[in-house]
Amino acid sequence: MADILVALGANLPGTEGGPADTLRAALRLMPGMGIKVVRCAPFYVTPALARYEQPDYVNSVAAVETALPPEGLLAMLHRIEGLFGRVRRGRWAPRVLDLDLIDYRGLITPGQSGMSGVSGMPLALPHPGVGERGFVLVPLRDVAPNWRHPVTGEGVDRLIARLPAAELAEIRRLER
Ligand code: PH2
Ligand code: MG
Ligand code: MG
Repeated sequence: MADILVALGANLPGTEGGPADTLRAALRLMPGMGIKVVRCAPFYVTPALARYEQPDYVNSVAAVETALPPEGLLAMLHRIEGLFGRVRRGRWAPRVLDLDLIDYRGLITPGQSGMSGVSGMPLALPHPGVGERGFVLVPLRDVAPNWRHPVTGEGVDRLIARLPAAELAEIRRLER
């Protein structure tokens, strides 16, 4: 069952090399941390959605299985980010590794008010903005073509069809 989805992103080099090397290393690490990677989408190079100029991102989405509850999974994802030297500098800052919990079995949380005890980061499900972001939706469709937005019920194809053509044109698949 592909019902837990994790988005991966990076736009700064790290200890493993470039962004794609970091994503590959993070995926290799997950099984040892209780996160089984069932499927992973290809990697895509995407222009940074940001308030200022910064390097392109490499993005992907993985379908995972885990016995961890949502808060525990989010805390584990943050721990993995930390292992790769992620420093939190704010919402729009470039980063060595970003692991976002996009969907956990369709769970809907009250939003930014719900705080996960372990890391102190908000557990917001589904991930805010997922329905409008090409860099998440395009790889998400590769691993979960039948996915529907838990709140609106809209399918991933329909959400992608609504994106500006110019945004989609700039999402380039990276050969692995
Ligand atoms: N993540 C952000 C902000 N902007 N832009 C792209 N292209 N890809 C991302 O993963 C991304 C972003 C915040 O996490
Ligand atoms: Mg994040
Ligand atoms: Mg993010």
